Amino acid sequence: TDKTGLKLVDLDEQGVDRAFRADVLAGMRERQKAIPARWLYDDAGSQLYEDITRIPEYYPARAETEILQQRGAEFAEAIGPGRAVVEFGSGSSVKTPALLSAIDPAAYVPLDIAGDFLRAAAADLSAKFPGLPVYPVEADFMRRVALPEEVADMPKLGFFPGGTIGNMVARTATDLLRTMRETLGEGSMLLVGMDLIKDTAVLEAAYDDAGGVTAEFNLNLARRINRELDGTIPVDKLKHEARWNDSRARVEMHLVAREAIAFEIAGEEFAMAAGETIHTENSHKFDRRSADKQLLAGEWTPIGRWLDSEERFSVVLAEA
Ligand code: AVJ
Repeated sequence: TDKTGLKLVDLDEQGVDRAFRADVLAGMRERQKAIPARWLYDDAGSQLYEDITRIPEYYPARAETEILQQRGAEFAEAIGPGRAVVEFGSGSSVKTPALLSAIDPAAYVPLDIAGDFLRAAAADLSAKFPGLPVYPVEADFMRRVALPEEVADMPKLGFFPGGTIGNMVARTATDLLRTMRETLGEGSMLLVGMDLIKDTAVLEAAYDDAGGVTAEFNLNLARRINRELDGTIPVDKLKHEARWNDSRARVEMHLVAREAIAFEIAGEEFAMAAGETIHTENSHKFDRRSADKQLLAGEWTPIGRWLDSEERFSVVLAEA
């Protein structure tokens, strides 16, 4: 059933729905209620995330863009021309042009779970790079993906920007990195954005901006549950919280009940006490050692590392 990326599309539409319901119900039955962060990114969530990348407190997007724009010559030298760039979770592909113009690639394969977003971004990019073949694939990058036949014989460069690897606990990140290696094949490389450990106030502000965009992004998950899973969550009784968990080196997002509430999801009843939370996202931060260790566990060997001028964020190059 998984011969090509394109054939996966119809199956995924239903599969995504079923997986969403299963993940939400299972997570809401836990003592610490928790929903995997990937479900934050429906079309509305993806749009809100794009908004987040423009807010003043959210430094990762700007820091990573600075690296991609200013270190192009070094990327070109380390990576070489003629690779098919496979972007995992491409979203609106905002960071891609900087990379593509630096390294002279043979093709671009944006891979994303949100289909409408994906096609719009692919069209945009084709317009910017007229000679470059673009093959969008609508798929869940957590699973092995069959890449389009057109890129079968090209060496690959996996591109995983944004620090999204940090949204996974170490075991899951390791599995994903190994899966990416299988998707990309022998002789491939991986360019991955990894956010760095820093001052707690800076980290917490980045995930709880004064303008409330991140709060909207988090609350959108509750709205999505109400819309897609027949939920009755009183969204106005929830509030957004971002907290640094020092022992686990991560920023956590929670939805906190302002008062005791009861509601249904997909016909099942749930209750939350005042102050109880739904844990909706982890954003792990790294230092040089923990970053290298994570990549090595995923069977990738780090061979290059670039930081922005304020040393807030890193982009790491690894080879299979
Ligand atoms: C998707 C990994 C880039 O964890 O920083 C931003 C998601 N969540 N603000 C991150 C996010 C809240 C983001 N990444």
